Amino acid sequence: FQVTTVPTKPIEGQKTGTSGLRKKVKEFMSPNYLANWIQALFDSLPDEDVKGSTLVLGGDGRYFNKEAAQIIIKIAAGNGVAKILVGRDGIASTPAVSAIIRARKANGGFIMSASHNPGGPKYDWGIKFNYSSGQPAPEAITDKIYGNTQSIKEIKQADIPDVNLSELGVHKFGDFTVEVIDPVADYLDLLEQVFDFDLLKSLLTSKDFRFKFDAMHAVTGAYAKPIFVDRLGAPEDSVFNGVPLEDFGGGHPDPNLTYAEELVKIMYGPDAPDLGAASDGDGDRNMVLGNHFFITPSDSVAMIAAYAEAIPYFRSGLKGLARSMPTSGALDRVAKELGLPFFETPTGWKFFGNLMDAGKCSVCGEESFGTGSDHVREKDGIWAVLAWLSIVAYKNKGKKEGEELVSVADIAKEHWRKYGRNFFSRYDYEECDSDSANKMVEHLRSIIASSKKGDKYGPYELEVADDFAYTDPIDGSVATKQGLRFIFSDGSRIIYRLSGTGSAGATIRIYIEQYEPDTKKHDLDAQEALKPLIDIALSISKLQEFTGRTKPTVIT
Ligand code: VG1
Ligand code: CO
Repeated sequence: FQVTTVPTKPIEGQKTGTSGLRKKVKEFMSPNYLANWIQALFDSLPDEDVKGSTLVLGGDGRYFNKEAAQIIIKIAAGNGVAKILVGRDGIASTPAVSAIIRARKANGGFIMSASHNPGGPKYDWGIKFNYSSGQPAPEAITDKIYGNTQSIKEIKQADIPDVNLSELGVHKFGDFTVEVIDPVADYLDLLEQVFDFDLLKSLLTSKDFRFKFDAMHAVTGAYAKPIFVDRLGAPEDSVFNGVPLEDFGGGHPDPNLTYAEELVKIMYGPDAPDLGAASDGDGDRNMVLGNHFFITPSDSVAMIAAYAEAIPYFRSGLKGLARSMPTSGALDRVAKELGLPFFETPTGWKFFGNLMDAGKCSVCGEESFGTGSDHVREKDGIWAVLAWLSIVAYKNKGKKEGEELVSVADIAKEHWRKYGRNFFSRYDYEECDSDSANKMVEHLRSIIASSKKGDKYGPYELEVADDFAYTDPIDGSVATKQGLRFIFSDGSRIIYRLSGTGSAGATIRIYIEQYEPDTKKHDLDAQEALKPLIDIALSISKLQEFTGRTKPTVIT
């Protein structure tokens, strides 16, 4: 085939955020917008990862993915890539792409997704690039891509027809191959090695256990039925919103208490099931609920680590644990109890990859509904749900039919009795005016600059206030300005960050945490327990004054 060199010009603002490049669909559909970024990426990779390489391509099924897939395939061929493995219909979840890259020893892969951001003609689109061990591209690469988008002059595009992605099969164009693959198979194979599927099956087919999974009309719709129903025997009606749609049925495919309201209603309703779960647009996030009980993501990762013995993959022991900085300290306590190496990284999954590749981290998580392990190099929603099902199954081994179930709530409360409870909440103020948000950040920086140990904030005494920076222990790279922290002498924390995944304005996140060793106080509602700290957080930041917002868009 022929390669056409298409002249182009740099386009402003193509800088990668916390997780890939995310913009409104309209922007991505404007001439050469996507093509420029893809070409800039190929210009940033070392030759051996382009010429003759194998790449994976998948996405969450959102609007514009089908056209985008064809654009990416043509530019890949134009740059000398030898083979592209594409999920059928362009579908593959983020953790599945990571698994496929690893299983097929590919040089990397693309994920067409804006994750939890809404989809459809008026909403968001996004693209992420993952590297050869399946991890999100490190900043060294994303910075280079951004640099190249600012000087790009031409796009190399193969003159080949659109490829039919709706059927499995191999398409050859000279020495370039497109193989349409089943997006579930490699991933399911891996999960079968990680978990005890017989144990899971016995739980999901038991009369005494009921399970609900909300795929939120997003990518896990393609995975939930084959895994939970067909393979593990859960009743057909366990899965709902189980068909991926281009606009996710009009919702935010974000599994939290606000946006997964259908699941929340079921789990807090009469005759609620025993375990409910949801996943996001691209299948890397998870929310886990018990009957009238919410497991915070920060607790979830700590509890999974504490129950590693329920998961065969961990039988030879955990190598280490890690969490992102704003995530609560519940995991720290488990690491200490188990005597494991422990790491605190900036927000975003890319920082866990190096630790895992170096064999220093087995389980990690973020407060933002991301939990995972080193079976892949992404957070993994279905994995987290299977981990919780494994814990419940493990705790109920030997239970006779009709005997009471050890519930999700029982498991959490027992954990708190042993380790204490880290009350945690996050307030999100979405789409604030960017200037106002930046001014608020400057204001907080000036407070930090003049603050000292012992400063009083109501009943709290300041231990340290700073702007979080991280030095990667493996490659020595440094990430600065990763969140403003106020840490108090009792370990309580207030953290402020601006989101790096939005597509309009600025989203302010405030994270609030307080540790409570007293078992008698463990049943308090988190909002109630944290009220004094939340008030302090709002008053230090003068958030209302700067942004005009009187209440958050989302509380988790
Ligand atoms: C958010 C979360 C972060 C997560 C990231 C990507 O980033 O806070 O923890 O890793 O989304 O998740 P930010 O910069 O908006 O706070 V996903 O599922 O959107 O790929
Ligand atoms: Co996601």
